[in-house]
Amino acid sequence: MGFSAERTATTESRVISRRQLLKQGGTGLGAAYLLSRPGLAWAFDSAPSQEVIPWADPRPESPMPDVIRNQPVWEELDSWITPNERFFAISRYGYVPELDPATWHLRVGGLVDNPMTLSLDDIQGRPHEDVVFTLECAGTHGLPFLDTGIGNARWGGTPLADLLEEAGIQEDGVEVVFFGADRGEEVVHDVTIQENFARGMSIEDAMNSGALLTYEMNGEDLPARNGYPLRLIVPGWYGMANVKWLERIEVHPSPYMGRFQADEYVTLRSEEQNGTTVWTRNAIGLNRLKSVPGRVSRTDDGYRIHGAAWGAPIERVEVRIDDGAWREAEIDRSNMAEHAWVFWSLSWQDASSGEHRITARAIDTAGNVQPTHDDPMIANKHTYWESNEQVTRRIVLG
Ligand SMILES: Nc1nc2c(c(=O)[nH]1)N[C@H]1C(S)=C(S)[C@@H](COP(=O)(O)O)O[C@H]1N2
Ligand SMILES: [Mo]
Repeated sequence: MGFSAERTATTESRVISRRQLLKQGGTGLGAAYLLSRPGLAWAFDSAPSQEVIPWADPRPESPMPDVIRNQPVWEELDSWITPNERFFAISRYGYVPELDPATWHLRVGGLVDNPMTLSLDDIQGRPHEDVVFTLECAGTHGLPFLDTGIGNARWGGTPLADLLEEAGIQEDGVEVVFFGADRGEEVVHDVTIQENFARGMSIEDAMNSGALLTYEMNGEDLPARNGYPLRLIVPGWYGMANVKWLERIEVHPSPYMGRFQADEYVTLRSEEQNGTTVWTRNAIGLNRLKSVPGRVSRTDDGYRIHGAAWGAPIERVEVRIDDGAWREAEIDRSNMAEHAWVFWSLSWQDASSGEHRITARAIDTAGNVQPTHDDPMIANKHTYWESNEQVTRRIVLG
């Protein structure tokens, strides 16, 4: 059923439609943005030499404004670190839990020698670590109305592995399960239950993935919609692994099978084997190699195409205009981190007026090329997750 509209609650939408956004266009961004309140951050960069040409294929209106909130548009993503005000947010149960730090606790239990109950102060008093990580929702681009389910932030918190070490995982533990505070009614067989958003992770991954229990995003408290007061960050993993509004961590003796583990974040593929169609359903985990053309701006001598690439160590990004040859983009290596996107750009001086198609593809350091729509990894996939195929955008130049 996936991100279906029926499951969403009917609380007031905070998503600003593209129409509203376009009306606000031309109010200037740049440095002013940093000083602005959230509502003012929605505008195109209109500095005279940097006029942004809007894409001619805007994303469709989202049918689930309570699930997908605060999506920016690619045209306005001009900063390597995504400001908190412009960071997308996903609430699978359609609401943002309001947690009071005075009464909130994190409980660590299950198959551990030393169960713990920690306050926010306790967690913030532990050793601090930061990671810059580009978080991408696995449904980005697979769902046509989710095209900026991605953002890059510096996440600050305390290492998960040290805490688990202190808790003492017992020998018969096989998974660490992370429970968020948000919950809803689920029917399993014919039993109706109250289930929290939760994800399980192997002990190996929990101890060795560099996971952090984070309370900061870009140096500020986590915004409510991004998981206040505490969320798990698992660098390099798709969004769903990064459990928000964390309340409980439990070590379990068998793999966790909740809705968001066993039903939702599963990729279906089919393949022909000796005249039979063979189907597989696999869990979604690590990010995949991907790039996107982000925005086109007018320059003194033509146009410049800007974009982002992530999901693997990026060697090269190439751009194709209409059916032309692939052109190598310049990668901005001044801003880099192991789990963060890189920004790239390409000077486009031979642009003619009229409509054009712009496609980008990323190549990683192992030589893998971002797949096309016809690549079997994509063509044999029947679900919208992990849609890392090359993205083509349309633009009309005057
Ligand atoms: N508790 C909880 N954690 C959650 C979710 C959720 O609905 N509830 N959504 C997940 C999904 S699908 C994604 S893509 C990321 C999005 O993180 P963000 O909302 O900070 O952008 O959060 C993940 N963590
Ligand atoms: Mo997601």
